[in-house]
Amino acid sequence: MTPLNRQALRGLAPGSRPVVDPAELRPRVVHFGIGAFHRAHQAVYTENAAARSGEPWGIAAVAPRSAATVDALRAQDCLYSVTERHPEGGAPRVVGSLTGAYALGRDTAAVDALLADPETTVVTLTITEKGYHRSARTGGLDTVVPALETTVVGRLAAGLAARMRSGAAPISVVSCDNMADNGAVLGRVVRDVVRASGWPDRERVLELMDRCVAFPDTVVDRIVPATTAADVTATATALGVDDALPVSGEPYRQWVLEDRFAAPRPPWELDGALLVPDVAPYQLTKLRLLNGSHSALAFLGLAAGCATIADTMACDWGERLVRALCAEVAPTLPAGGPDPVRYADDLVARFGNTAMRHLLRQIASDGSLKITERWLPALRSLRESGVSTPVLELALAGWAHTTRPDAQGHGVTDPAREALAACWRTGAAPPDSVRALLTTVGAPDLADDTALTAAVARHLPALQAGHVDI
Ligand code: CS2
Repeated sequence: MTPLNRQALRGLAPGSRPVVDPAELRPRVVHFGIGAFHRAHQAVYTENAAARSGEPWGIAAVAPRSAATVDALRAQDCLYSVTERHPEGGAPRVVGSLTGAYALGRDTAAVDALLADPETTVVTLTITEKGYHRSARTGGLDTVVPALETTVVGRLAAGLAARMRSGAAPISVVSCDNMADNGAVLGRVVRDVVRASGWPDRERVLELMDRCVAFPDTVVDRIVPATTAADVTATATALGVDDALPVSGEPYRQWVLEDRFAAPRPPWELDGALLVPDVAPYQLTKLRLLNGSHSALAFLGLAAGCATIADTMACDWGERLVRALCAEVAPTLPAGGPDPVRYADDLVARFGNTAMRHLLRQIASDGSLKITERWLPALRSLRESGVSTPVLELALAGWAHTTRPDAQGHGVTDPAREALAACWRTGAAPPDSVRALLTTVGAPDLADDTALTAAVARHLPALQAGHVDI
């Protein structure tokens, strides 16, 4: 079959073609992290914003690790397709917003040049929680990271510093990862890199960055499972050309951005993005309700022998768990965000979409970093007010269960995997293991809560037997 590339576009059905002419776009946005999520989210918003405004907003996409993705993208002129997965089916459409693809370790000079170019006015990132190299203890940069200069945050700091030294053209740097205060977090680690750099002019660079670089907070939302071989085959059949990098996502998508940019940006609001003075109510609702229940379904579902989110929603406890977790956590949310009950209704419908095969193993990975954003702040705030937390306790037990050395067959990866497995020392009482786990993820206060660790431990035997009791 013909491969997907610019030449092949003419042969596609009109509804499958990009809504922009890729040849007319300019690389004004640099994006780090070319995973499925970016391709189904920011790239789609940017393409629609360019099409509706007539402005040439294109994206230079940088892969932090995978040169293979970059080569595959280049082989198809940086085109790829997105399929909206409805229960009743969905057709792929080619997205044309990428103007180039680069591998961070290999195309370093090109990436530096893009960051220095005054025509680049926005940087976006989807590098997952672990890409920020934060210390669990301080929340700032973990300065013991080896070879910081080859990490995204290291390269970004070096690129921004070079930009500050050569004219300081203003720029906005937008974290699109699932963390509270993601802009502030990114700003802090980037500044920490500059501070730790040893550059003689670091104070001057920091001063200029304060004036010329904005780090707005954002909330991104779209469920985008990892692409499978079956998706590649189905896309080729539907499109009539071979796309090596198709993505598919749920129909729903949302982007809320703090309206605090230092320089021109794509008019994403033309595609439905919300620009607001404060994203916190949206951010915390999404993190604690959507991501919080996703993680709970993932860990508990793995214990119950399920493979996907839709499988968990077909269990008698799935919907109950989502609704109960949302109800438990809702009192911790700031006013001004979406209504939690309606939000829970929507989650039940989104998670129950049987056209999506969203693997629990994917969501459960990096749990040690995810639960500190999704569960622990709410748990802390509820316990401080003396409110009981039965659902979060059950969820924590699900996570604890998957960290056991004998549960590693689930294929769940985690940067702290060894340290977590070591918490299950032979002979340790289960509450002590739970205590050690909470300490390992940087929550010594919760680890000292003996009522909490005992309650979590009480769920473990049932989970061991594959039962989720809610
Ligand atoms: C998921 C998220 O993998 C995960 O941890 O919870 O990727 C989730 O699908 C997105 O945040 C939805 O917007």
